[in-house]
Amino acid sequence: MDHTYRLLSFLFCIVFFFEGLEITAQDILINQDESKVPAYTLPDPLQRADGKRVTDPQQWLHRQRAALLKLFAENVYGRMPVKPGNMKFKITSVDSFALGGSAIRKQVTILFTNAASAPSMDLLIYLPKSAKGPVPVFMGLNFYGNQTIHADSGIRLSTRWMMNDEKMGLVNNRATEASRGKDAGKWAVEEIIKRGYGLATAYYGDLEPDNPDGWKTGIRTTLKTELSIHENEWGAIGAWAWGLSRIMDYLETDADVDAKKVVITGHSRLGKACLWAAANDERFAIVVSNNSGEGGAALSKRWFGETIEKINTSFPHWFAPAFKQYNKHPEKLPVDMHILLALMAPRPLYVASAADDWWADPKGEFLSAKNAEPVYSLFGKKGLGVNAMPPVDHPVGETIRYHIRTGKHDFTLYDWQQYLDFADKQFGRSSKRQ
Ligand code: GTR
Repeated sequence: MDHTYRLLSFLFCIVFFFEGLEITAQDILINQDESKVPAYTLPDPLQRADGKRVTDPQQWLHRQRAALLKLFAENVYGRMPVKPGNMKFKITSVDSFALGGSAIRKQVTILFTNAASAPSMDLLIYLPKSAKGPVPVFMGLNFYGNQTIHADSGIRLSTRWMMNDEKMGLVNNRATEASRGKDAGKWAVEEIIKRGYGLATAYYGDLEPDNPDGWKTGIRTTLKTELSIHENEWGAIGAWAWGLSRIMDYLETDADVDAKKVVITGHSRLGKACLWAAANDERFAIVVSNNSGEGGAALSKRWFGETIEKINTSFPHWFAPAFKQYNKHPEKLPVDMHILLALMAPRPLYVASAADDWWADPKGEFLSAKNAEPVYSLFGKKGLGVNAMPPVDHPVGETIRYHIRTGKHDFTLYDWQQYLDFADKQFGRSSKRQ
């Protein structure tokens, strides 16, 4: 009897332990049960390597920021090369009567060198026709080619490598006409234009195709000499982030754009790239991370949803090789993502999660934003203003803002509306929300 009892309680313990846990195909244990999150310690962004503490904005901006950025380069994303000296911008088309006459559509090829066959990226820009001067712009990379963000037939069809997805109109690793507008649900183009903002986007595969061999044809190979960087010194996220800064280089030359008011955003893996770009490049005025999850806004040391080991196994090309040393030891990582968020300070930052997106760890994203607050405080900027996660669809915060939206992993009209309201407030524009 005693024996049976012991056996039963042993089995019960095993079942209890594994409830809410999942072993993936690669034998990686994933947790989705809040009560099973073990204790973890976050590094203090204000703690200097010499033992002293950062106590004012100058020390942060002139010392600590660079030291922490270096830790992310060395341990997570890799080195970020500077811009090439001989880039060229080719305006390939301008239509002043786009979107039923409400917008100007520009298409620009950014050539990364002046060679005849220079590696390049194709930028799509919409600007509100009603603008009386340079406009603030939202910018971010897209997943399936510029032609997928809107059904507008004037958008050039991407000819680059694409991941096959028949439903999206992507076959034989190329986009077809059927792909037009297929991802429009993630891009509230009309809303952005109506609110007086421009939009600039490019396909992330122009920089590096998103597969483990993508580096061979992407800029990590084609620009290796110009950028003086070995392909192993950075990863695909680094390459995408680098491209975001090159879009900014173009925007600074466009008289219709207010380059001091550029909002950088990105969804999911492109949210990770957006954060890394904005950490390196302080020209981005506002930073918006949408459901960026592991390797983005979510805390890595918190064991919930996707883990460092899982992301490095599923996507071995995304991060710098050095990040893999933390697969089994996230606690040894000298930084965590609240520090990445703190690198945006004092710029306004919006972090957003979705309720059904447990994989991206909404609570880990909230806590990351929360723990970036002490750095914003140095500048006298207010953060979230709450200690616990807000209910769904209730954005909170001032210079750091956060919401968890009802629904799945996505970039919806609701999200865009919150970001537009946030940008209006931060830029001191009167809201055009109807
Ligand atoms: C998932 C990945 C996430 C997120 C997402 C996406 O498969 O695990 O980290 O980046 O892809 O980009 O849609």
